[in-house]
Amino acid sequence: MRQQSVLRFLAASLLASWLVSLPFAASAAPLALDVQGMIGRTNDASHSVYHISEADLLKLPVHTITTSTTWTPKSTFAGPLLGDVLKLVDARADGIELRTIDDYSYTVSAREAERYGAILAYSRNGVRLTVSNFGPLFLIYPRDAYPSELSGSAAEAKFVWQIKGMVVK
Ligand SMILES: Nc1nc2c(c(=O)[nH]1)N[C@H]1C(S)=C(S)[C@@H](COP(=O)(O)O)O[C@H]1N2
Ligand SMILES: [Mo]
Repeated sequence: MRQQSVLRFLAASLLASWLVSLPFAASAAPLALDVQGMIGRTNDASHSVYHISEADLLKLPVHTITTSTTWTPKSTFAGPLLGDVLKLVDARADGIELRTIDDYSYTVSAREAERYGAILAYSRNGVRLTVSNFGPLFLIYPRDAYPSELSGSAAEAKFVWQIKGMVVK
């Protein structure tokens, strides 16, 4: 009888520690963004980078875009407007070079992104994006609303995933 309750206690402890570790395991790459280049505001010692933390990102107004992409079925993405992130760092040029965990880089136009209301999505259907699922940040445009403008290989290049940094230039 006593042995049984010890086993039950062990099983419960294991389950509890597994449950507690879940949110951490699910977001292995930190939700953060380093911005440099032509920006008016910095927060690092060398005055060249604005390090946007997870808390900073979550403080910005949340916008959603419900759309399919070439890689994902119709779903609802959520995150701040790229435009609001650019305002936060006082961006002073239109070219936004996006840098990613997989070392892809692509330069989008801030004005164009603003026109479409593009968002830096950190979640899809309420689930935080992990690195293996386009996270921590995925630049999403409303493709289903503008299928002719936002489909095809030239447009696909703008849907940059695994974003970790930006250079304003
Ligand atoms: N992080 C990241 N985003 C990316 C890419 C990439 O390699 N890495 N490729 C871009 C390009 S050029 C295109 S056409 C599409 C499709 O890339 P794929 O053909 O490798 O799937 O995603 C875009 N976004
Ligand atoms: Mo591409």
